[in-house]
Order: sequence, then C-alpha cells, then structure tokens
Amino acid sequence: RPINRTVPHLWHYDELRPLLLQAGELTPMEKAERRVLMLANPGLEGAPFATATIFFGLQLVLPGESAPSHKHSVGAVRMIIEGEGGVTTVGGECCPMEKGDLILTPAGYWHEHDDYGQGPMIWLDALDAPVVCSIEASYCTEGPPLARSDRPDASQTRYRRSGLAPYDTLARGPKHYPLLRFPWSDVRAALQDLAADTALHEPVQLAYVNPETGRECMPILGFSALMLRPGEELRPRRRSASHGYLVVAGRGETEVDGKTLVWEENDVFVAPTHATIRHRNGSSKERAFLIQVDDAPLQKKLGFYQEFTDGAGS
Ligand code: GTQ
Ligand code: FE2
Repeated sequence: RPINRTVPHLWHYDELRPLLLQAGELTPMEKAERRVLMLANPGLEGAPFATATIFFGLQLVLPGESAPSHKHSVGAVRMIIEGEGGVTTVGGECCPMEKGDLILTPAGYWHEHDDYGQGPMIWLDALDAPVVCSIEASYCTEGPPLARSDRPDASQTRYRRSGLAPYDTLARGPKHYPLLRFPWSDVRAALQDLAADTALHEPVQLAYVNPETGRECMPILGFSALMLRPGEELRPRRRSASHGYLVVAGRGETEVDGKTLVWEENDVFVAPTHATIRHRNGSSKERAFLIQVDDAPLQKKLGFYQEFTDGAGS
C-alpha cells in the first residue's frame, strides 16, 4: 500500500465548539467571508486538510448574519450539526438546514448562508479543495446577494421519492445536479427500512446519488450514510480510498489501522487511503449513524480505485 502522510485522527466536537464560538466573537462576518475552523490532519504538516483529498471545516453563522454570495471551482457539501432557522441558497434554490441534512454546493454554483433563527448555525463543510488546489485550478468569484426562489427545494417536489423523476428527464437526459438537499429525516427512515432487510454485521449503508443517473452525487468526493445497530460491528472491505466521517447520532469506536478512535455525536474522524477500518456501535440499546465521505469517485475516474477482499495485505 502507499506510504501515508495522513494519519488516523479524531476531532472531538466538545473541544471544537468553544473554539468556533470564540471565532464568532473575534471575527465579524464583514472581516471574513466565511467563518470556518479547518480540521488539519496532524500528519499533513500544517496543510489545513483532513486527508490528502478531503477538506473538513466547521462553519459558524450567527443569528441575523449572512455569509455573502460567492462561487468557486471547488465543490462543497454541508452536513448540518446544530441550529434552527438556517438557510443556504444554492444556485437560487433555497435549502433549509436541519440537523443531519446534506446539502450540495457544486463547483460554479453561487451560494450564500443566512441564519434567520435565534441561535448559532453550525455545520461541517466537506470540500474537494486539496485536489482542486493541487492542480492550481482553484478560484473564487464574489457576487451580489442571490435572488432566491420561494418554492420548496427539489427534495420536497421534483425528487420527492426515489424511483420517480420528472417526466422530461427522459427526453432531455440527466442533469448533473438535479437534487441539492438530502433531508436527514428521509435518509434516517430509509436506513431504518434497509436495516430490516439486512443481516446483522452486513452494512446498512446508503449512497447519496444523483437521482437521474443513480451515480455519485459529486464528481470528486463520495457521500453515504451508515447505520450501526445496537452492539453491531462492521468490517467493511478495505478500499484504496481515503475516508472521513461525521457522527450524526450515537456513540462507538472505529479502529483505523489498529488505532482506536472513540466517538460520540458530532465528532469527526478520518482514515488514510488503503486503511483497515472496523466500526463498532458502543451502545447495546441505541443506533448509531455516520455520514461517510470518501474520494472513491475521484479514484474511479483516474482508473485506480480498488477494493480488497483480504482484510490486510499490501
Ligand atoms: O461555505 O462557501 O469551509 O467557500 C470553505 C470555503 C466553506 C462556504 C468553507 C467556502 C465555504
Ligand atoms: Fe463557498
């Protein structure tokens, strides 16, 4: 396997949250277009990246604030951690931000974030910035406030149910990003139903896909949701991809190349490429839910993505 600089690592939300709120006091929105705590992997020598391909940032928007409109060649995905009344506007589409929701900001889409609620909005950003920056293709354009639709987002209308797509899809062919918001309530219910039909210790895992193609929803990073049943241990096939995880609910531990990362709600952790990964739900009563981020879509496009059945190997 490759020699990794990225190390297995976990960031405790309990430790990050006070730092982020402190950043909220120190930095008004006028001084920083985005207020983000970057999760830097200790193996990457100061580069603000979580793995060689994944940027993770914890973002804060305070009540009444607006993170102004811009667009960039880097693709971003938000996973909502806490707060109510937040809205992110992506390409004119108005996406409410509720805990666990996953919201796409594809490359080139204008986006801004507003907190219309009473408390702070906090979420995890996953960006393909390490890749786009390393090929010197990263740029950003600032813009005027976005005109926004007052209609519900596509997850509530055009793509309300899997297996059904707007009829004109058949004539025009698939769009790149027909669905921008994946509400957690739907994902959680779908995982629950899948679990009822999945043997214990077999993964209960759903990929976030483009509903018109059935393929990965973003071109570089892949996203999926994973449920661990009470007491369950999972030994996923070893993959050539690197991985990051957000704990949406529950507690447990994950062994990455023999290092044990003990996690609870809202923690974030990463595993380098080719790592051996074991997940364990630490509760005998509660389910645990993780959102997994990986760079498999990029590796597939480059032609060297692999899965290994050995469990170890090199
Ligand atoms: O929310 O638009 O974490 O542009 C880094 C760059 C978030 C954003 C980040 C960004 C954003
Ligand atoms: Fe942005």
